[in-house]
Amino acid sequence: MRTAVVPGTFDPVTLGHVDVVRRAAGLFDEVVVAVAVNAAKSPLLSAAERRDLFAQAVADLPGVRVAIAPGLLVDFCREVGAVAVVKGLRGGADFDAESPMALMNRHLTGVETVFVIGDPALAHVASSMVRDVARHGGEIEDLVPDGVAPLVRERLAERSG
Ligand code: COD
Repeated sequence: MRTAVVPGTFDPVTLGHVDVVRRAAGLFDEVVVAVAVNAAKSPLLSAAERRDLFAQAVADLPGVRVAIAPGLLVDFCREVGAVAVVKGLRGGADFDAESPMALMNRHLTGVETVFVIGDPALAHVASSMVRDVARHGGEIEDLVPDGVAPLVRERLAERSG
């Protein structure tokens, strides 16, 4: 059984993230989506909300589950017995940001990182932009899985209210 971990903040999950998980599910027996509890960021959605929205979005994919991952990613990989981390790349900037993390993770435990090129039709989709578009009253329904947009708007309204 070969397991891979697909980590992220997923604040919120986008169609780009789901595309990466679909590609990972085609390569590995089991995929665990790791929702990072990132102390450096102050996410709009709680970790449990991010987990539940992602789980709903990949409910049709066999062999995929979603879990909250506090602490170091490598510790989570060890816990679930993962042989690889899978990251999606939208372009060169993603590679530049991701390669030091991949090297650090391999240095810490030997876990490899596998990069997959995401769907070019979704290359402009990022959680930060989704939040920005929603914050300014724009449509995000075609950028995120079903059920995500209403919760994002609700949390943004609470923050501004
Ligand atoms: N198409 C393809 N890939 C995409 C798309 C898209 N449209 N959108 C996002 N992605 C990829 C990103 O490149 C990223 O790899 C992943 O999806 C997650 O994206 P985000 O924005 O949800 O998550 P980030 O970038 O905030 O997540 C950062 C991590 C938590 C993954 C990262 O910080 C990490 O690996 N942390 C581990 C903590 C740790 O152990 N640190 C110490 C050792 S490095």
